Amino acid sequence: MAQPPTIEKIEAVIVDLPTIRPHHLSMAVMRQQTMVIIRLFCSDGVEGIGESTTIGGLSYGEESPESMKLNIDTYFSPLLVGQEAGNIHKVMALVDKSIKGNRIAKSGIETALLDAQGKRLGISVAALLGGAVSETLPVLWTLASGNTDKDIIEAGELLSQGRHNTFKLKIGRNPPETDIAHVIAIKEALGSRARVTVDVNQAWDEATAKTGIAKFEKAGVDLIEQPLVRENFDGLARLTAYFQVPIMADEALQDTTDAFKLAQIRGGSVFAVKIAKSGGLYNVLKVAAIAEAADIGLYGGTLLEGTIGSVASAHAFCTLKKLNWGTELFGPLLLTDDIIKTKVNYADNVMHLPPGPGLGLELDLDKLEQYKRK
Ligand code: MUC
Ligand code: MG
Repeated sequence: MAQPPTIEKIEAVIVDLPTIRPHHLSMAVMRQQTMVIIRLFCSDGVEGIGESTTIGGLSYGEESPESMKLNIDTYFSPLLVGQEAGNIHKVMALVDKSIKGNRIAKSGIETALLDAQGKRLGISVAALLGGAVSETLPVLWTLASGNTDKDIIEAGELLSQGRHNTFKLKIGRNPPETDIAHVIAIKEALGSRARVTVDVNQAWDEATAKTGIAKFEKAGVDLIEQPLVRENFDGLARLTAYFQVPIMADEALQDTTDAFKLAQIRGGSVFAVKIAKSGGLYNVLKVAAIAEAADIGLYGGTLLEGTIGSVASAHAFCTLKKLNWGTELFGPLLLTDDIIKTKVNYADNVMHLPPGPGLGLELDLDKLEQYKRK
């Protein structure tokens, strides 16, 4: 019997791509997105690609692009070279045994393994995971230009193009009164033409959240995301019980342990699931299973990854029976250019899963060279 293919080499490349406009979040203003692109070369000539991306350096989480590259080069790579490339569970068990935390880096590595295995078998990553329930996923757009009027114009343009019909507003940078007025002005301007959700990114204390959410509920906002600091699970549960408008756990929910605790106390009636937060595609589906068992709604989230991370997320999310709150996998559209040749089709408020084996994506090596951090 032929020897099973092994991992020969792992390359982690830091790529900086400009955004189409500044993106204002409570913890950072992004003018570019930095991604760690992973190239995993196997002994049978197959290459898998993955992406490890966070937001705003160290302002969103405990991994930065620079720490991810360093840890992949120093710890992941020596551990994985020589391991059987097609046994993803075995490789990831070895990773988990030897490397604590580092979930975003783990997600990129697992994505590259799944891409390679899909290409090897001639099937998509979604097929490897059991099959896509749907080939398309609803995708919202985030309004975060930092200016209310500009956001209203941007939303109007996207509505008339038919590209998105749901908008997430990022707040938490300004005093609460300013942010509340901003949300109400946008909701009033868009009226029944669009659904509006609000992400506070942990910026409010519980009392401020109570006042603010009451106003959002009255204005017709559809969903409130992570108003409180990540650690305040009980506060999230209290807000969920108090309001009719659904409250979504984002930063509070990383892995299955968080999911289990939050589900037990009902910290959120919706969970924002992300492959990067959970440490990969298999883990995100475990988090989703906990939500499903607890009858908690699901929302396919992003860490504003580029095409590789967004499409990897899409392959996992499209295997879910129910994704009641759609997704926010718009990351590639926020960037001025791409290091992937394949154009993902975004139209009619949905994204299409690219066809083809693995992730269905082809790296553009010239662009990778152009945008690679020197
Ligand atoms: C987050 O906290 O949800 C998602 C969209 C966006 O603009 O930022 C992200 C992160
Ligand atoms: Mg969020």
